[in-house]
Amino acid sequence: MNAHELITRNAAEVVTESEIEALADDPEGKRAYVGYEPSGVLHIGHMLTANKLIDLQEAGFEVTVLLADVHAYLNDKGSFEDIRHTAERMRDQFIAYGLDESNTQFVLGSDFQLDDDYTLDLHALELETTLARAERAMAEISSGDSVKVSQAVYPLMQALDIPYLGVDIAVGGMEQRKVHMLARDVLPSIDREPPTSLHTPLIADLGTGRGKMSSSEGVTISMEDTREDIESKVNDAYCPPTADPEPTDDGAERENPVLQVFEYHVFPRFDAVTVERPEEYGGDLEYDAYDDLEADLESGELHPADAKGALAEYLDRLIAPGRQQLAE
Ligand code: IYR
Repeated sequence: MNAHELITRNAAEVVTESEIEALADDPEGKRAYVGYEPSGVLHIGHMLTANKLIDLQEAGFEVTVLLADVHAYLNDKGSFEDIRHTAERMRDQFIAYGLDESNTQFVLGSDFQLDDDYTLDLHALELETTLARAERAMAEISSGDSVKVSQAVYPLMQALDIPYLGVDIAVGGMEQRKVHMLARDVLPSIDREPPTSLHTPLIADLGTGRGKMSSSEGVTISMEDTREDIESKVNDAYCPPTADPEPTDDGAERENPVLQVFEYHVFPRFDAVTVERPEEYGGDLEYDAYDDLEADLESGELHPADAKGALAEYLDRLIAPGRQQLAE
């Protein structure tokens, strides 16, 4: 796979395509970053953007992981001291998951976000941004009902992180896109370049195929799960046997989360996937590419129960090193 393919595979969106092409032409030594509010234990949402960082490392990029302690504090995630402690645990989880340690820089937000220059630049951005604009940027990130001033400051700090970390590309899930668009709009007002960004898709809830898989609601997978937990969650996952998922009562779209996890989590990390089947049901199936597995599931050649068995096996392989690290 060439650099452009590695950078863009499984991305829901890049902003902009021509900026990405320029980076792909000469990726050596370029820097990409993702910021995470510290949570200690990795879950499948972190793993999705981490897969993209691994792709970027393979393409020649250097990677910064921002452990966004100040952002978590602004988003009401607990005392600053507790958040800092959690951030320390998260670093080891990323390494266990497979980020290349020699090429990953971990930075705490509070290492630079409390400095004088940063604070003054932040105030300059506050002067340039209406409350309504900041609030819109936060709509998918914050869950609070009544917006606090901290939630208006949050996206401006996230925008400012990009020039302060000196990165060439900001990576995040699609829920971060409005913050990155805000960054493109406001950074030029303080003489900084509008940043390039790349967004990973949102994966539907494993149990229902609806909405977004998240750590706070519905069914998710985390590094704390035992093999048995994974098997039972994957077994109960929504996975219609054909290409036409059943409509929901409210007409909302339903995805097939089993296929999504194969596509975004398993195939990027394994060269081939084996689905084990007893001889009487046709014997093992071997897939080099996600599309072939999808086609077989949709044609009925591959039964959902067999696909789920393989999914649990490969997810367990991805999670086992992080689980072991937590036990140390
Ligand atoms: N908003 C992110 C956390 C975050 C991301 C970046 I990129 C930053 O520069 C700072 C914070 C979240 O929702 O987890």
